[in-house]
Amino acid sequence: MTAQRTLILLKPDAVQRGLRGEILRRIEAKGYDIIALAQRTATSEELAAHYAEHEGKPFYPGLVEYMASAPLVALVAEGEGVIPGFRSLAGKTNPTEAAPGSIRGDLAREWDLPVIQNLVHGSDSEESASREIAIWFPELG
Ligand code: DAT
Ligand code: MG
Repeated sequence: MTAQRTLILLKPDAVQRGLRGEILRRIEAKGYDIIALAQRTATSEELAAHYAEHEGKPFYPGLVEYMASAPLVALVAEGEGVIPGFRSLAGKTNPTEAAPGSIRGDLAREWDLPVIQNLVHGSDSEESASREIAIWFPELG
């Protein structure tokens, strides 16, 4: 298999809870390379492009509000199989259902909020990865 690149976000809850190091450690310990990394507060343009597939869903307004509420860390990780590999490290979307051992399963939980707070985003396909890397790191295109 040839090397892939994936776009990962450490969402505002990960930054606010001081979990950047723990999550980056898991990505590095798995053996993936981090080839770009930046912390910033996302703009509404970046979030509209990033979450275009979810526009119109009931949780969309809460999702973009949460993602813009505080700084996040965007990064690109590289390695054979990194797209499904990071999705596996992250675990299922709902942290209650995410398996122990995964980032969401070990470090996140459910709250009574309009949007699920689950610490991380990872691209779900090669097509999503190229689209998302171009949004967050246009210089890598
Ligand atoms: P994932 O982040 O696992 O790829 P997704 O792309 O389906 O999940 O959704 C994007 C984010 O939106 C997800 O990480 C958390 C939030 N979300 C998804 N489904 C939701 C729901 N039913 N209620 C509240 N928030 C939701
Ligand atoms: Mg998704």
